[in-house]
Order: sequence, then C-alpha cells, then structure tokens
Amino acid sequence: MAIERTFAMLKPGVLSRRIAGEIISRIERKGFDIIGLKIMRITRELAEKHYAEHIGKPFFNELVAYITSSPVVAMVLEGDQAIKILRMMCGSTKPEEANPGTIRGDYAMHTNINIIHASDSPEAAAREISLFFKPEELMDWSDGNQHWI
Ligand code: FUP
Repeated sequence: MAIERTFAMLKPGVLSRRIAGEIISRIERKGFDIIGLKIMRITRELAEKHYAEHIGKPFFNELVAYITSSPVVAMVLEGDQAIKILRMMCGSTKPEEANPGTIRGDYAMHTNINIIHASDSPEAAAREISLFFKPEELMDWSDGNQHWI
C-alpha cells in the first residue's frame, strides 16, 4: 500500500449548481478518507500561487478571474494511490476528451470551467495542501473500514 494525501477542489459553479454533494459522494464511495474540507473564497494572491505554472499563458487571466469568482470547496483526501486515482476519477482536462463516468466527463462542457481540480503529483499535492490548509485543519481518522476498501 502507498497511502497518499491529495488536494481536491470543487471549483466555482459547483455550489450554485447544487452538485457538490453528488461529487463528494462519488469521492467517498470510491473509498477516500476526507481528512480536510472547507468552503472558501480564493483570493487573487492564492490563485496566482496555486496556478503559478500557468502564469503568462493566454488563459491565465481568465482562469484567475474564474477561480476567484465565487466560493469553492477545498478538500484533502487520503487513500492508497490517492493522487493517481483521483486524477483518473476527474478525467481529462478538456471535457470533450473526458470519458463518460469521470467527473469532468459527466458534469462539465468547457475546459475553462471544468469543475474540479486534483493534484497531479506528490510534489503538487504537498504544495497545494499547504497552500490551502493549516496542519490543524486536517483530521487524521480511521474507522477500520480500510480492510474492505
Ligand atoms: P488539470 O491539471 O487537469 O487541472 O489541467 P492544467 O493544470 O493543465 O490546467 C489548469 C486549469 O487551467 C484547467 F483546469 C482549466 C484551465 N485551462 C484553460 O482554461 N485552458 C487551457 O487551455 C488549459 C487549461
């Protein structure tokens, strides 16, 4: 087993569409432990840090405007190979390439509002978790169910 933590974010629009519960439910059913969860409004400063790799790209300003436009749901998820498995569940960045059954494949039509973010590497996960959560906001819990998941 390779227990990992990953960062996930339900982007602006998800709360307004009343689908946050459905998406979180998929994540829970898969078997992730939710160890951090909060609703927050992203500041421009945080958006620029989170998406630093995209600074200078043609879509960057629009991306920052979108991600700061209304509240998001930020999460830290734990599980065996959590980073890779959550990325698989999200599907491709472009909704037209995301398979049905993935979150983007089922709930998104446009790349610029593709509804969910998930860390793409252990380095990104560590960086993003520390950007969005204080250590005391994370809850390490175990219910003995790991045997069945
Ligand atoms: P992902 O890791 O799947 O979120 O994809 P990227 O890091 O490549 O992109 C981050 C976000 O930038 C995407 F979720 C949506 C946005 N984006 C665009 O708006 N246009 C693009 O051409 C590429 C990405």
